[in-house]
Amino acid sequence: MANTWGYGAMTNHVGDMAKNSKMILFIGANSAVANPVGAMKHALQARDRNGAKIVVVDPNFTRTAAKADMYIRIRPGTDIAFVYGMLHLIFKNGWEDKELIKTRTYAVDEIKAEAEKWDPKEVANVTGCKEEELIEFTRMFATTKPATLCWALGITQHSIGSSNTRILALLQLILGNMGKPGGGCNILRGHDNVQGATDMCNLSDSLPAYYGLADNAWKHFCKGWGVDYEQFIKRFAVSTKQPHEKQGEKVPGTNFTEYFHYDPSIEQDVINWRNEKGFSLSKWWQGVLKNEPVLSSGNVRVLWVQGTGITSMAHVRETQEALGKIDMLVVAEPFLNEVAILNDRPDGIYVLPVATQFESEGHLSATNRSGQWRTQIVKPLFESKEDQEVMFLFAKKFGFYDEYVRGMKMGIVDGELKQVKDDFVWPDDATDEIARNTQSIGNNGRTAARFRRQQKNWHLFDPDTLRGIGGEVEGEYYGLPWPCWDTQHPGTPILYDVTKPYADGGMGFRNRFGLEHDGVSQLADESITLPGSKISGGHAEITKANIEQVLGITLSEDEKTKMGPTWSTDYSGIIAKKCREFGICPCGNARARAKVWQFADQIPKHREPIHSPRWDLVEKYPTFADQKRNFRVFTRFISEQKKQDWSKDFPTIVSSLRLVNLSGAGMIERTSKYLSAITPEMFAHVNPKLAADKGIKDGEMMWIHSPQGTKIKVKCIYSHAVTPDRIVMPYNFAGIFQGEDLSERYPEGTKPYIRGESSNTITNYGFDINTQISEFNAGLCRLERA
Ligand SMILES: Nc1nc2c(c(=O)[nH]1)N[C@H]1C(S)=C(S)[C@@H](COP(=O)(O)OP(=O)(O)OC[C@H]3O[C@@H](n4cnc5c(=O)[nH]c(N)nc54)[C@H](O)[C@@H]3O)O[C@H]1N2
Ligand SMILES: Nc1nc2c(c(=O)[nH]1)N[C@H]1C(S)=C(S)[C@@H](COP(=O)(O)OP(=O)(O)OC[C@H]3O[C@@H](n4cnc5c(=O)[nH]c(N)nc54)[C@H](O)[C@@H]3O)O[C@H]1N2
Ligand SMILES: [Mo]
Repeated sequence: MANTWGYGAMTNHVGDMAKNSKMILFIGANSAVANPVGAMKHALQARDRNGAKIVVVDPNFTRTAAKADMYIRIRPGTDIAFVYGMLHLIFKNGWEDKELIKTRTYAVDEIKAEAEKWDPKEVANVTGCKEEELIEFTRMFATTKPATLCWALGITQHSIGSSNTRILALLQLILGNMGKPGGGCNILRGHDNVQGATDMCNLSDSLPAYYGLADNAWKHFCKGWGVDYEQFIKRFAVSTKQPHEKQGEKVPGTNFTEYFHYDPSIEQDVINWRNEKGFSLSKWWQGVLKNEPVLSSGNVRVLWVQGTGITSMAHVRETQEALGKIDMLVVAEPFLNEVAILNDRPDGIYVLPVATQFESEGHLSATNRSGQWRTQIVKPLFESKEDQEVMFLFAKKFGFYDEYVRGMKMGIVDGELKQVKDDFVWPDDATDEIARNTQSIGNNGRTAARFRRQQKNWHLFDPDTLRGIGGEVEGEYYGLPWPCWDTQHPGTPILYDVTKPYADGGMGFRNRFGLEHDGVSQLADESITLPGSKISGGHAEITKANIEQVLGITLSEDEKTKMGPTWSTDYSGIIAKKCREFGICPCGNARARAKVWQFADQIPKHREPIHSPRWDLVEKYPTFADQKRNFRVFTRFISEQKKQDWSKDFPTIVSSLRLVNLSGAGMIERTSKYLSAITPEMFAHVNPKLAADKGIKDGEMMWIHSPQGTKIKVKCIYSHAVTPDRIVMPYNFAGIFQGEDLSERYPEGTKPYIRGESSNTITNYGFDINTQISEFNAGLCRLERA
């Protein structure tokens, strides 16, 4: 499992920021500390080269803020209010890009109507920023072009995280910064290959490359994998009754029943489990504990952990409890993952030694959608095996190895997909399989041969433009950033740029949501045409059904037989070839929609955190209705928020952040003596005034209590980076649980140099309505001297 917590892909790239941006906003990103620290270096370069202004909007004064031209402090979880405040002033002063809104967007008027409600006074009341700061900053940001913004986890890790990401993209759209050099949304992804993991969708709610969970998607992949669809789907159960939900049933030991209304509209007679979302990493334990309603065909009995720390996930207590109840825990890891010592299990734990990145080879995708080949430095040491080897052995044991690897033996011959070899070459054939099967993001041109060739020619790329300047990579962009429509395409360094021809990485907005909505065309205006394109104005995504009409061509019978139903499910390459001839992108040339009609909030709306420090605002900006079923589980929203005024007992806001010397759950770095020495103990930053009120001295130990009744014991470090209403702490520790030192449980030789409480033991209840990301950043707590 890899983590894919970022939400959205980076539209531009850091070289572009350094070369072209005149204004850079870091909002919910601390890039002076959190990798890729290169993003911060490029921002500082932009200041040196273009006189770019750097502004930080963050609840806490960070090291990034220390380097900024302007810093604005807001209350955690109020970014939507802040951005609507900006939009209020933008529309009032006519700073919006009227032409782009008219020709390339849909429903921006609804954003404008919402923005009208957010005058500076209300923004200051909700966010805690000063009115003058908002006004000064908005003028600066809206009138300096091009402007870019960078966000990371301070934006996504909230119960309204997905709305947060949408409002920021909308801001850039409305200001006309989208699709422009120096503009866009530079969404900074965390681990290496987070973008690649997202593209491969190591998640339970979609098939790879955003194809969704639906029969058409299964059919597409079965074809690509060379397996029979009808046989394949038999591996998934089909239930004829909703197993665990009963009308109005009281749930023992919880208080939410009074808010729990059975919703007959989602009753199903038949459940095809292949098309049901699985459990999420955030709430898999609910499938074991079943303390709230769960939709499942049985109990979760095995947890297989491969590439995530688990103590890095919220609700460590529930995790620990669930670990004690499952039949088996498998940890496939280069290090001893602390999930293995968190629980009391006498047996049923298997630790499989896995090789590190240095012992494996293949391609990864960086934060800007660029791929890169990584070479094996040494063969796997001792008895460890590469990740894919572990999976291959698993597949052999369970009898599906042939089907598992067949996709790598496939190829396209004369427009037809078939098995072309008896054995595969790792990792090249895996890379080519991915390129072949994931047309939805324009991966067809991202082959192993091209990545390998680029690796040999690193010296020939311009870091500002990513352009290959000569030799055999001339004209290609570094890493073939997707979409890279075919093996002649150079890649797309900046998304949605309509000033470039198709063959040079130009593209409009995608036509993903139909041709019209509420009677309004979703296609771009007549004036929006890629240079050199034979089709003028907006056009639909290309399908077998519309290709003749959109391109004005007649297909031969042979082409008709070979062509797949849509551009993203066509293995023949014919749709891509025709689009190249006409100079258009197969995904269409459409309008960016400001509203998502399938979402609970069609346009982003401010909603108070589940545990809000402002009870007075909960009435005005309540959270969502409880979610009956998402990722198989019941999720409390309003029932939890309104259960009581949480701020009375838990008056202090708590959020988490990263340390430069530790990463993720921290096991890797905490086994390094020197990295450990930098932060020998788990701590929280506390404003001296708050600490004094609680009678806690600098350097003393304190308890932090959560609304769920959990607690952690950590060191109090005085800091003026935080205001007296809030504290902040790192999340990279484990090995101590609610005051209990688990040191004895590490098998011999595996104990890391430093151990500490995981901040996630007290991370508050709360999950994003769409993604299920935990509310890591806007919870409440109470401090007590230990
Ligand atoms: N409170 C709080 N919690 C958070 C966050 C926060 O901001 N605050 N951030 C969240 C975010 S964004 C993320 S991404 C997660 C990160 O948290 P984790 O996903 O736990 O990240 P890592 O600690 O990097 O875990 C990776 C694990 O994979 C192992 N590993 C490394 N290389 C390989 C390999 O090649 N193969 C295999 N099989 N294993 C390998 C490492 O030893 C390590 O145990 O934490 C989340 N949790
Ligand atoms: N050294 C190091 N580098 C890392 C990691 C690591 O563990 N260590 N982890 C990697 C991973 S997995 C990721 S995802 C990235 C994450 O990279 P970042 O998101 O840049 O890392 P954080 O330290 O979580 O920074 C989030 C910032 O958001 C702020 N914030 C919290 N709540 C809010 C809010 O409501 N609004 C706003 N505007 N800001 C808020 C916090 O105060 C903090 O400054 O870092 C990656 N790089
Ligand atoms: Mo992350």
